[in-house]
Amino acid sequence: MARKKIALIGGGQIGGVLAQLCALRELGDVVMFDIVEGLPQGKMLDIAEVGPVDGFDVCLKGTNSYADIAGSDVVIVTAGLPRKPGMSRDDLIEVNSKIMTQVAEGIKQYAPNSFIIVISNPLDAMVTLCQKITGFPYNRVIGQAGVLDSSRFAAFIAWELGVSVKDVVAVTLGGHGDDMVPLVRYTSVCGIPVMELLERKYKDKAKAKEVMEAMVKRTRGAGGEVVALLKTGSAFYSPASSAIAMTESILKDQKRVLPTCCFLQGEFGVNGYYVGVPAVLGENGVEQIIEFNLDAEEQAMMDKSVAAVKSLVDSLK
Ligand code: A3D
Repeated sequence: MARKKIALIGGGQIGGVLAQLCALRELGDVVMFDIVEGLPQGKMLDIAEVGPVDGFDVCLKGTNSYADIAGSDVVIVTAGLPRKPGMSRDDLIEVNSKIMTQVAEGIKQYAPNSFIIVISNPLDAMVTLCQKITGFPYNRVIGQAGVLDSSRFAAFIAWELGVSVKDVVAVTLGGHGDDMVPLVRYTSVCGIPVMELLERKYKDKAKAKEVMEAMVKRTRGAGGEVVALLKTGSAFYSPASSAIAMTESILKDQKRVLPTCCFLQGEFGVNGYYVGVPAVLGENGVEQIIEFNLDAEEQAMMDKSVAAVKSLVDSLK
């Protein structure tokens, strides 16, 4: 049986961590493409040389030629500029659209049967563009944002409550922007609704609500918090790990339920746009979109987030 093959388009900060994680987990052979000569070759050589120490046995190759991505099962796209302090993700649309256009054409030509996971920002618009240009079916072109946004929300809750991050289940919906929708009502610690635990801690409903509101706000601005600290780029460890969880679920047909930027056709009242929702990811990519009830307040937040996605995506036309 042939080994799995993963192509990474973009060999920058996220690309490097993606390559190392693919190797450490032996997800398959990895080829990293970048337009900068020597960058992908150097990074892949650097990682490959530590195989004997880490004990992984996969082939790693850096390239400046799209032909080398042929036969890839999964392609992860991080090509594009990251934010600098003071910038919103949407400020990247012009420059990253041009990059995404070239990238999608390369994937279409050389890896026509692959599953694509886009990470480049502004995420919802870049996934839309990538699907349009490749013409791949919607189940094969998705975006990573919600796994990370949900992980950040879960981490803040675990730190606040003094519990293990492993026991918090949190989910965010909507676009990958400041209007994303962390769903408090569906967030739990070992199955116990998070608000009950906060109310128990503070013995005061109003204070518990205030603390949760601060965590929701921090989640929405979490990417910007990292950008402001780093000053030279944006988060890279966490988006890489998040995309690897999605990649692994597809390659190993795990059927994990992961918040995924998917093309919606009526779900949650959205038609014809890519938006973050929980999806089952398996050997066929998006195998199910999981729709569930939102109350009026949640639906209003979702509508606001979707409106922001629509106005950005429509500006591409
Ligand atoms: P960076 O370290 O700058 O890497 C980007 C790489 O893309 C560089 O190595 C460039 O040489 C390369 N590149 C530029 N143009 C092309 C091209 N035409 N073809 C191929 N490669 C090209 O950035 P990064 O890795 O930190 O971030 C990459 C992208 O991910 C940015 O757009 C970020 O905004 C985005 N990002 C998304 C999330 C999400 O959760 C969605 C989180 C963090 C960053």
